[in-house]
Amino acid sequence: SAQAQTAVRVGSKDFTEQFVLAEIYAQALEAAGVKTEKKLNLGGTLIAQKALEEKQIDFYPEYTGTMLLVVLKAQTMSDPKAVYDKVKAAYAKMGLAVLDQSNLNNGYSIVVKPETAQKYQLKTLSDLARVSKQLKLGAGAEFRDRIDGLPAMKATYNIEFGDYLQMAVGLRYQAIQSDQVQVVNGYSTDGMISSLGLTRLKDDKNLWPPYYVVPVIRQQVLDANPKIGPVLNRVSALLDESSMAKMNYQVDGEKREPKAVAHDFLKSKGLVK
Ligand code: PBE
Repeated sequence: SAQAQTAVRVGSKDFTEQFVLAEIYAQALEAAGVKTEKKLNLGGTLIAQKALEEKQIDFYPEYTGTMLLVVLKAQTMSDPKAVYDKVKAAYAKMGLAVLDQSNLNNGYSIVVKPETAQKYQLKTLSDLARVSKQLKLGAGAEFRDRIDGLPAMKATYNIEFGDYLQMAVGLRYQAIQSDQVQVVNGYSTDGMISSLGLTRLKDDKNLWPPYYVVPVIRQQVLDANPKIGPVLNRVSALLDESSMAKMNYQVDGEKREPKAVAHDFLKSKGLVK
């Protein structure tokens, strides 16, 4: 009789898009007959990475620019293919396979209310630098110290905020709506940005690299079951920014479960029944 199949342990970081992506990949694996076990909401990037290295999880979706700057601590690069090639080669040396790159780029998008943009005449991050000392930023825990976070905003734009309110990533939009903060460290595919009509400030000095979603999986686990790689790659090929923003909105704005949102997506693509 066949050996009991070990489940692929699917992890995620601590925000909506990660929950939805982890569910999408996990449900696609299940539909292909691969058992999964979910370990979602682990924390920030370095916690998820540590969980992979310590074999507590087998897989999680990460973003190329984050892998380059936060995990590998390499020099920044702007070409998506160059970033991808670099992280794929470096992760391979850690026994981690980086599968195909999706068309889903989720970078930072600094946002303000339209009235704030109007009041201070803000269109770009260079504009924000003039008045940032008068404003309070709301952001998740990682942003303060990440090399591509506050330190980079200071180095590139000389932006320093008057105050920094650290919060769970999921609470940023309530904080700006209720005027607890005037500026939010948004993620470009956050569904709440357009639903609240917030203004995105342009990264006019191209501070940030591309942050494309890629599946990262322990090579050993990938090799153990030939079904896994093709399934994950098929899913990645279906992802794009507008459908992701809609799914993120369904969770954050409509309070639907990531699991249900993921199921509907896969069903619409014919990957699950
Ligand atoms: N993001 C946007 C990335 C960084 C920029 C939040 C999707 C992340 O590291 O999770």
